Amino acid sequence: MENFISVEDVSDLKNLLVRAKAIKANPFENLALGKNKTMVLLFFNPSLRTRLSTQKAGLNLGMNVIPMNLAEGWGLEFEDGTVMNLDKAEHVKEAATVISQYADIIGIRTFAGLKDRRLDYADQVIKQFVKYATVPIVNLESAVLHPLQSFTDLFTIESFKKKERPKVVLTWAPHPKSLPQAVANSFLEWMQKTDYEMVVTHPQGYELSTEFTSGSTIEYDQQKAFANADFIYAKNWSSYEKYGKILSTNSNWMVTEEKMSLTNDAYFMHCLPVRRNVVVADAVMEDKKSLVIEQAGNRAVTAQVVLEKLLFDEVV
Ligand code: SN0
Repeated sequence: MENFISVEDVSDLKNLLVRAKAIKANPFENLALGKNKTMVLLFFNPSLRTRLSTQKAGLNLGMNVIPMNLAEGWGLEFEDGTVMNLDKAEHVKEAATVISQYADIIGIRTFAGLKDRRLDYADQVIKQFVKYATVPIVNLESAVLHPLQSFTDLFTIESFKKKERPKVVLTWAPHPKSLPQAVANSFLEWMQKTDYEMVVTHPQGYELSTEFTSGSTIEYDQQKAFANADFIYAKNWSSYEKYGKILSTNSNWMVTEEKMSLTNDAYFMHCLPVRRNVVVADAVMEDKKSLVIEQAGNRAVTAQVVLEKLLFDEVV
């Protein structure tokens, strides 16, 4: 694997899941592999799970890990050929090449700005790093995708599913802030690689890009969508069509115990962080069928698989 930007970088998804199971059982089996290797993690935006789990994954492989908060660094320019006489002090051409001299792998978190759809969906920050870095790049959530989360979600569903082809429902839920589509896009992109029955439910106007929803059924009635579901995955996203806008904060879309009772005793999933009693009721979060803590724990496992594949493909 050259980079880990999207599911398309994965050539053998089955093998990735096999490795995740093995690493979960024995996380230190490759402790010697990362000796004298360094991973630099660059954060343009906040992170809790991604930062700590990716760092933990590196440490489990014996790597050195250097996280950097770029909000405190030089403002970087990503456009080619600009006259840099405004606020940006350094071009990504230099930054990515320089960091590549210190790092064997670079992770990047860069959220969508949610103002200019064309700009966000060009995923410029991560693509420019791929272009100019001379080492593998890991997507720690870009404007469009969050593949480390989605790999974790797939691994979690595979670990808990009771039937070959579970019904998986991605439900929009209300939120006070305008949030990116990346988690939802990426989840669907990874689900497209399975043969699960995939249903997406959201109010009118919250349609995601068809690139990601193809293969899924769209159901505007949330209660209908929940019927016989085996997994409920909740996530807020802002409108793709009216880009970045909040069209509804209707609390009727919150995931409640009553709605969970319509399902086939479904597991509840969310990537976290979650706004309790806005996105999901306390009772659902704390129910024994809630997988949110398991999912977060699995982030370290799947990140370790990805790092192994990027650095030591020939060994494992
Ligand atoms: C991010 C998102 O993409 O939705 C990260 C999820 C892994 N979530 C948030 O920014 C939540 C912020 C909030 O204020 O609730």
